This record gives sequence, C-alpha cells and structure tokens, in this order.
Amino acid sequence: MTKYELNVKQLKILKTELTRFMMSYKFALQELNTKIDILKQEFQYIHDYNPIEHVSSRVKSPESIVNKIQRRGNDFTLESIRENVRDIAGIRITCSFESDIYALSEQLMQQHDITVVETKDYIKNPKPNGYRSLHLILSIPIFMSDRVQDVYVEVQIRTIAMDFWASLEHKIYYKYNKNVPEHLLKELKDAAESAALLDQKMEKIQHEMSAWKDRQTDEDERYELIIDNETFSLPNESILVNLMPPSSLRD
Ligand code: 0O2
Repeated sequence: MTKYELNVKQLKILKTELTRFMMSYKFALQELNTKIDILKQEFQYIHDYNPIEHVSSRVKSPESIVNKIQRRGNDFTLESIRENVRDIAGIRITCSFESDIYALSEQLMQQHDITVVETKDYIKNPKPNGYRSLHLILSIPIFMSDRVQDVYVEVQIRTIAMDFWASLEHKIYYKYNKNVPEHLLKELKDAAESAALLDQKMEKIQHEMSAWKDRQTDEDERYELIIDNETFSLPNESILVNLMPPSSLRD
C-alpha cells in the first residue's frame, strides 16, 4: 500500500466530513424517536393504554462499521458505507402486545417522509433458532445546513417476551463463543415457542379487559376530556353533536 500523508487542510476537511457522516445518524435517530413518541402519546390518549414499553437507540461504533464493511468485502468509502451498512442507526422498540407491533409499524411506514426500504418479519416467519422480531429498514431525509441527506435506520420492533428471549440468546451465543451446545439450542427453541404462546395469551387477556373497560365508562367521565392530566368539561350534547365527524353520525 502506498503511504499517503494528508496535509492539515485535507485532514480538517476529512474530519468535517466524518463528523457530518456520524451526526446524520444521530439526527435520524432523534427524528424517528420524536415520531415514535408522538404515536405513543396519541395512542395512550385514544386507547387508554401504552403500546410501547421501552425504546432504545444507538449509533453503531466506527469499529463495528469497519468490521462489517471488511466482512462483506464492500468498498471502504463513505458512500459505500452509507449504502451498504444500513444499521448504523438502530432503534429497538419493545411493545406490550404483538398487535401493537403491527399497528405501530404501519403508522410509521405510512408517514410521507419515510421510505420503507426493507421489511423482515421474523414474527410470521421466525428464524430457525426461534428468534422473533419485526425488522424494518427505513430511510428518512435529514435537512442539514448545506444538503438533504437520506439516512437509513434499522428499526426492530418486538414484544417484551421476544426481547427477553433475544437478549438471553445473545448472551448465550457470545458466552459460548458462537458454539452453543446442542441441548441449549433445543432449550432455546422451546423457550421461544413458550414465549410466543405467552404473547398470544397476554393479548387475549388484554382484549377481554379492554372490552370490559369499554362497557364500564363511568357516567361522570362521559362528559370529561383529560389531556396531560388536565380535565376539561365538555359542553352539552346539542353543541357537541356539531363536532362529531360526519361518518360517525351515520352509525
Ligand atoms: P447488533 O449488535 O444487535 O447490531 P445484517 O445486519 O444485515 O448484516 P442480517 O442477518 O441480514 O444481517 O440482518 P437481520 O436478520 O435483520 O438481523 C440484524 C440484527 O437483528 C442483528 O444485529 C441482531 O440485533 C438481531 N438479530 C438477528 N437475528 C438474531 C438472533 O438470532 N438472535 C438475536 N439475539 N438477535 C438477532 P447484529 O448486527 O447481529 O448485532
């Protein structure tokens, strides 16, 4: 390899480019986190329960990015990294129930500034080891001072049970240096099936409970609106009827 030395000016330009490159992923995560938070709050107000248990995000370390590029034999340029390593920005969302995963992913995917690049549904089609999760690769535009950059973000959406399984499996995988004994692989597969059954049971209980709650709306609460813990009284029905969406008046 020929030795190439960068002068001070070149080094400065390179550092600015690298900073912009990494910052674009941080900004993409901020944008997506805001979108998720808005959906979460809206859902909480309308359906009176929280569909999202936990959200975490991370930007892949430069070391892992370089490892991935080398492993795959991709070109070592910023353009190639941007195009080929699509999980530099990653968000993991833990939902309460399986149906929340699909509701949330639909709501995200239909937003106009989001492009869905890839969907991998390991819930409908679990991996052979039992791994279940919904993976999306989304692209979102980031408006910077001198350019608009489309940035890929990997979104993993799963239930608490799926997440519990995945983090244990991940620990075991690395503990045994990727050579997990056969009996443990089988036990993990069984545990994944139990986790899937648990998800189904929990969802069934939730449906029953929400049907019961719908029937129990307290008389006092019928003419109240609670937003951000503040209670507003609604006017009488002859005024309220004007605010009804026309479609619901036909019911
Ligand atoms: P990390 O540290 O979590 O980022 P690709 O990432 O595109 O090279 P692949 O297999 O095409 O690889 O992507 P896929 O299937 O969408 O999986 C990517 C990520 O999903 C992994 O990231 C894991 O986080 C998670 N994942 C996938 N399969 C499993 C599994 O069997 N067990 C567990 N625990 N997690 C899994 P990374 O890059 O491996 O690691």
